[in-house]
Amino acid sequence: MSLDSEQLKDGKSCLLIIDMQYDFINGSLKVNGGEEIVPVISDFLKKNGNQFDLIVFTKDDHPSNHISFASSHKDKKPFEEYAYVSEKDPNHTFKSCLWPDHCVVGTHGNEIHSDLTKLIDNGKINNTKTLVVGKGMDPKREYYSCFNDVLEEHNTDILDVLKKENISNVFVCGLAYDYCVLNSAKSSKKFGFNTYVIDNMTRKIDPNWEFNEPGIEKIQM
Ligand code: VGL
Ligand code: ZN
Repeated sequence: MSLDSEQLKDGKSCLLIIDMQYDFINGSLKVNGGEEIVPVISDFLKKNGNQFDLIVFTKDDHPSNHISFASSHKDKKPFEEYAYVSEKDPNHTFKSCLWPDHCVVGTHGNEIHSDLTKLIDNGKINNTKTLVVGKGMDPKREYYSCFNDVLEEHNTDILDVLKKENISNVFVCGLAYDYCVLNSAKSSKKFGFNTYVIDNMTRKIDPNWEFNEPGIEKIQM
């Protein structure tokens, strides 16, 4: 799909580049094929960055004792099931799994790939304003969506930013397709943005998972 298509003509557009950090690309929580999409996203930004009104990079920013790490729990291993429970309402839970330690603030694995960050010049890529939004700093809260935590009790400021910038269309790419890309796209849709996932610029953790979200269009760019 070329970027002259209708999607970008109606209203302002934001490109959300999710968690393109070394731990997901070639580190402790390496996503299959993650390395392949670095040059794809980089070339796309060079060619089409100027077509967007805002480019947001998100980061998983965890403390070393984060609740999503198996190492933070007694007798738990990475990829074992785990249920997050609301402190306010014990009946409110979110079932997921635990992870190897990843994206700890201050480590190399936490950094966004330099082939992408080196495109940022004076806060801009191709004249489009860029922004970096972190999530998952609170040791007790897990975030998949870059808008809010898995229990939907805390928000980042990304919704306010998109509203302030008058964004109508949100295009999501990055890692991982079945976790942070999926859940960020679902939030974006829920908050009323026309939402697209860029299928060729994302990779999944679970090989058996397929994207299927009514109301969110899967596109190639
Ligand atoms: C993610 C698992 C744990 C992601 C973050 O960015 O998709 N996945 N933390
Ligand atoms: Zn994480």
